[in-house]
Amino acid sequence: MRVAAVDLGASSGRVMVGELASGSLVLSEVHRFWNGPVRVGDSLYWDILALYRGILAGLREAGPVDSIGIDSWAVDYGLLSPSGALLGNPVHYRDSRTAGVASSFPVPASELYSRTGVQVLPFNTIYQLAVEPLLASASQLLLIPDLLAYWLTGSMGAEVTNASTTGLLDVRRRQWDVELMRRVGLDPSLFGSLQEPGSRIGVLSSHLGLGPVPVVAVGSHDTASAVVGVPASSSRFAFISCGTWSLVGLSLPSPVLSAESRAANFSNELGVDGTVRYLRNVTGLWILQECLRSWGVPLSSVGSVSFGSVVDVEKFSEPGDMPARIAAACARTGQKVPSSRAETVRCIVDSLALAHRRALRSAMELAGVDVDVVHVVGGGAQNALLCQLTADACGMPVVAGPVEGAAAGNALVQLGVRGVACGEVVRYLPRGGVDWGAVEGRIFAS
Ligand code: LFR
Repeated sequence: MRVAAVDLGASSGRVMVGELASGSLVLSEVHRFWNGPVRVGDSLYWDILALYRGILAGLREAGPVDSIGIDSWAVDYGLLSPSGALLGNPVHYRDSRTAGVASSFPVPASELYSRTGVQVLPFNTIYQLAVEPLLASASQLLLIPDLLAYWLTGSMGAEVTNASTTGLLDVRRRQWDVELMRRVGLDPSLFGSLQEPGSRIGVLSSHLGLGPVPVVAVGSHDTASAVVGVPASSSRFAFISCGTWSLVGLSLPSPVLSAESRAANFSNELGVDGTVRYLRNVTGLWILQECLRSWGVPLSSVGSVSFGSVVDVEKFSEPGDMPARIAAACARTGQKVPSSRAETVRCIVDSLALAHRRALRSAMELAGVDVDVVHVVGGGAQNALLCQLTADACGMPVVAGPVEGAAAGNALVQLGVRGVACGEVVRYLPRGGVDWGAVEGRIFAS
C-alpha cells in the first residue's frame, strides 16, 4: 500500500509518499512548498489557495496512491457561505486580533477548562470566533485540514483531534459541547460532524483528474500525527514535538482536569486511538528562527560556543527584535549578556532545554505518571545540541526522530499500523556536570 501524507507546517508544506518495507515506514518527499504569514494592512493571513495549489502539485508528483491524509497546525479555520464558498482568507493564529479576548471572556476560564480541557492560548478558535466579523454570513466552519479535504472531495467533516483544539469540544465525551456553543452565541450547525482518525472523508473529485482516491481522516492536528509517529517501545514515554513550538507532554488514557493542571497551563488535546495528548505549548525553535531572520543568516554560519545564561522562553512568543530582547532579559536577571550571535544561539538552546525540563517534570507530576524516555520528533530532532541538552536537563535518555514526525504519523494512520520506526533514531544519554535544578531555581525564583 502506498499513501500520500500532506503535512502543512507554519513555514512549509510537503507531500510525502509512505510505504511499509521490512517492518519500517519509508517516507519520500515528493513536493515541498513555502508557507507563512501574509500581512495585509494590520492583519496576518494564511495563503490558503497557494497551499491548495501546492497540495495538488504534490499529489500529481506522487503518482498513484491508495489514500491521502492531511494534517496541519491547529485552531485556524475557513468560514463558508450557504453555497459552500469560502468567505475571506483564513486568519493566522499569530494575528493580534484576539489580544485581550481571553481575559474578558464571558465564560470563566475554570469552567472552560473543566469542560474542554484546553489551556488558555490567545489564538484558541473559541476566542478567534469572539472577534470574527464574518460569522453572521457563515453557515459552516471548517478547520484548515477539513477545508482542504472539502475542496479535494466535496465532503465536509470535523476531524476530532483538531476539533479538540477549538475550545468547543467536550473533552470527556469526545463530542462537540453544544451547550457551550449556545452560551457563547455560536450556532452548533456551524460545526461539522466529528470524524475519528481512520475514517473515510470522501474520494477525490473527478474534475481533479487524479482518480477516485479516498481521502482519509488522520490525526489532522499535526501534533496528534507527530505523537503517532513516535517509535515508542513501551507506554512509559514522554514526547516533545519540536518545531516552531515545543509541545511537551504525555499520551494518556483520560484527561487531567485539576485546578493545578489548569494553573500550569496544560492542555488535554484529543489523540488518535481514543487517547488524550496531555501537553504544554512551550515557545520553541521560533525564537531561534526569529533571530536568524533578523540577522539574515543560516544557523550553519553561526558557529557554536559554550555560554551559561538562560532566559524564560515563554516571554518570547511575540515577534520582533529577538536578539535585543534576549540580551535585555539576561541583563535583567543579572546574568552574562550574550556578546555574539553564537552566544545568543547557545543561550536559546540552553533555555529551550531548561523549558523542556520544566514542562516534562510538571506533566509527570500533574498526571501522576513516570516515564523512562523522552522522544523528540519533528525538525528539532535534527538539532543534536538541543537533544543532548534536553537529555541532560531532563536527566533522562532522549530518542530523537523521526524528523518528519507528523508526516510519519499521518501515513501510519492511513496504513493502519502503529509503533513503527521511520528512519534512523539517535539516542542521547544524560550527562552530569550541570545542576539544572539550581539553574531553574535561579531563573524562576520569583
Ligand atoms: C504545532 C501546532 C500546535 C498548536 C499550534 C497552533 O504546529 O499545531 O500544536 O498549538 O501549532 O495551531
